[in-house]
Amino acid sequence: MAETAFFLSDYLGQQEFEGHISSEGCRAILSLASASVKIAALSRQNGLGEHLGAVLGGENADGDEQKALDVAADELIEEALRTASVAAYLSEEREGAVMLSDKGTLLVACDPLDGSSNIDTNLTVGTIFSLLPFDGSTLLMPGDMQIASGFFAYGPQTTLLLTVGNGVEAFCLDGTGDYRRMDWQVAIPRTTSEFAINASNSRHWQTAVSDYISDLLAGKTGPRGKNFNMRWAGSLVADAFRIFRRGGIFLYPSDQRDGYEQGRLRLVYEAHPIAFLVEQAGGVAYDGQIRILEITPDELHQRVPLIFGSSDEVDLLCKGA
Ligand code: AFP
Repeated sequence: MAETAFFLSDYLGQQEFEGHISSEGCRAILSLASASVKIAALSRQNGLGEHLGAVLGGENADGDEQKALDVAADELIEEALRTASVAAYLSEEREGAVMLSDKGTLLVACDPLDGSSNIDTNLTVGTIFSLLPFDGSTLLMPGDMQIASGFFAYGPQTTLLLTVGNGVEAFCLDGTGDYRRMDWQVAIPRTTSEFAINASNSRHWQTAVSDYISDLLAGKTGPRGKNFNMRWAGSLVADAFRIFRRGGIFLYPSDQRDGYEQGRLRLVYEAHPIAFLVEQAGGVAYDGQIRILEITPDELHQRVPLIFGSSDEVDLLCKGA
């Protein structure tokens, strides 16, 4: 017999009732979900009169080329957050904060379209978000202050992984436009034999990362005594989703290329929200030494080395344990 449908709005109502999130937080998440439904629908139109992977000629605040879908997703999210009385919106696509409601008490930080180089290749892209409290003063807080975080993945299924600080829940967009809870207890296994890193950068890696990956590649006859598999999607949401599903270690470390001294990923709207989800699912996330959630950003678009996933592997690399 089919399980009774349990929708995102039901789940949020229950979490609000139990005191894990405020009604304003619920409204913000539901508004992000409504934007995600539009982004998913739009991304399905790529190549059908729309060219969403087209470079628009501009750059975002971090110097990346902006694609048509990056800009459209960013606008849809701002529009949705305006209806939810959110105080301010921080986006990868904007130089500074967009102030929305004077009465709002929440900040939403977003990567509106993660993995935009995959738009034209029909691979999974996504939207990553983080909810933080806002008292009218600072916009920059350690990740431990997050009230909720999550990401939508636009792949074979449109899915949402969400935490309000009470574990991680997975939802899937059904045929009627509602997010329905998936039959899946989200928990990252402690051990793994799968890793994710862009190996084309290996000549630029620091010794600790090179040595660690060499040991994995040596397989059964090497020091680790077992074979490891590798995957690299090129979209953080896709690589993260796989790790939530079956475990693994993800690495985007610092390296010796100019501009990669702090890796590639952004702290506020990529690493913090992913790290919150990861810890809530039983995994760990470090910058190499420091727990990602303890890092306070100095600026909105700050980069950070990011290593997360199954605790045995991440601890071995980051703590030598
Ligand atoms: P884009 O959004 O520019 O495609 O970048 C995606 C991303 O920020 C993240 O989703 C990937 O894990 C990472 O970059 C991939 O970076 P490399 O292209 O250097 O492997």
